[in-house]
Amino acid sequence: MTTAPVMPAPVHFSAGTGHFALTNTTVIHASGSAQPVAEYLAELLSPATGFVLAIDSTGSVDAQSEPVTDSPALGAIALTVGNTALPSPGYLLSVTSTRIELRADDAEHLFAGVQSLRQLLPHAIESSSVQDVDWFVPCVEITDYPRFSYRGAMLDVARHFFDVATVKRHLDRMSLLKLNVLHLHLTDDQGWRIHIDSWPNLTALGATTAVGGGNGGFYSKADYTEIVEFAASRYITVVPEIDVPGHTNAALSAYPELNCDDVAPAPYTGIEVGFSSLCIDKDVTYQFLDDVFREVSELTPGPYLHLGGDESLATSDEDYLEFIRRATAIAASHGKALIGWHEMGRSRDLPAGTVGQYWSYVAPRDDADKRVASFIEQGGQMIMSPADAIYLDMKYASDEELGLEWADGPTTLHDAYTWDPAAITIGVTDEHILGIEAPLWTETIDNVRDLEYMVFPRIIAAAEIAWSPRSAHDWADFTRRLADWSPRLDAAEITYNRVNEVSWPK
Ligand code: TNX
Repeated sequence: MTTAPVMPAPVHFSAGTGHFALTNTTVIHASGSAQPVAEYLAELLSPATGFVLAIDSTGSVDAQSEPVTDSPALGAIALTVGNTALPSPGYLLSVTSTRIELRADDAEHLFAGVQSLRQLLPHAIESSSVQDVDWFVPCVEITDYPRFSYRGAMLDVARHFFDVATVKRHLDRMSLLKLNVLHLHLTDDQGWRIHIDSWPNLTALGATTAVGGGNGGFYSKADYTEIVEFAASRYITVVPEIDVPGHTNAALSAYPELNCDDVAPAPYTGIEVGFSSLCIDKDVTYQFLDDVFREVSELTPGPYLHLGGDESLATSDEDYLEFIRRATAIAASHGKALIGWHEMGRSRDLPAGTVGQYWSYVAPRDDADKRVASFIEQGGQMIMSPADAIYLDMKYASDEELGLEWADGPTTLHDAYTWDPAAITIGVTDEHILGIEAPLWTETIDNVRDLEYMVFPRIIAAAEIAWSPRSAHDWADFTRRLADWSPRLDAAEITYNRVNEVSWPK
């Protein structure tokens, strides 16, 4: 059993004796693709330590399969990209009293290793101002690689809008936990949040409100690009979702021609679902999709485009299947791999490899197993987001103010931690699972404090499900480690729910 002070738990951890002392003369050695990670590390360590660490990039460039040949001076941190010989891409971290060596298969996993190193430093490292602390790193050996390559968080910016600064802050929180995908739910009945040049009223009219009637908002293309680039600097991929054919009242209210009767509905500020649908029979619908998918694909360097497809209760079966056939073909023509909520598995005409996102329960209902089988038969994998386990918008407890309760009542931290994606009885095992995603729907969330309160600490459980091997999962151990780790959340000024399942330090 691991007792690593690292979240999510590493595959192998062994504690040595003594420590490495980080000082303002510590040099970071890194070259090639390790260099941007070294720059990130130096920047990360700077606010709390006050150090401006030097980066030496004169060593050998990325090692291939040979061992590290350069020997950085004593008191150094060496970051190297090269073969680790692990079962899947990961990193090796060795801390001795004289040097720290971090080696990873690629820059992404080097960055993940830096997050472990960060967590070995005193909690005060998370502070935004200089702290008078001995910056000791305990001597350890860590061997680590993720169980799943897709480790996501979803943010619904449609029900309530969150500005670029909030999204960046969220991305930084995610990187601490080795999460590497941000799924942005950009469009819904209550708002359209991404500017589309060829259909400007989507934002001019469709972005001006939110649940409860707030002001709304949207990302300009420059805003969206700023998010994508910031995410990339944290090795996080952005997955944009344009939810169709349902969840489209904002688009329908902005463009009357997208409605079968050419009448634009009023903007919607409630929280019902399943009442809107694009008009399936009109050619303009597909012209619209082609333009939107093209513009969003052009802005998005990541491989995925999410088409939603959930809760299309106002679309007949026949229309839904026709729509999905046409819409997925158009989306795929713009070069992206597609993702759809599991209902999209009703279609047998999906582009090969379309990924399904499972949002039914840990004990599946409503033919969800059949939908999943359909994706797999069509060559796709699954992203697992069981609503009663990792929907971060569910209440923590019935007497909480924030959150919804439809997924069988509250979702405790215990619920979020004690499930296994490969044990849901829908015939999927690790090989069919691309990864895990924890969604935050925002019907009841409209500010960054509430957002973090819903997300933490349950997202730490989600991250451990996504990264750590099943054998490392242990509820009692997790809650103990979380209690020890909580001063880090405090130092980082992260709001979190001090759930009574954890003996938080006073
Ligand atoms: C269901 S699950 C939805 C969202 C809501 C959410 C609230 C899914 C794919 N759709 O439209 O926001 O419940 O928990």
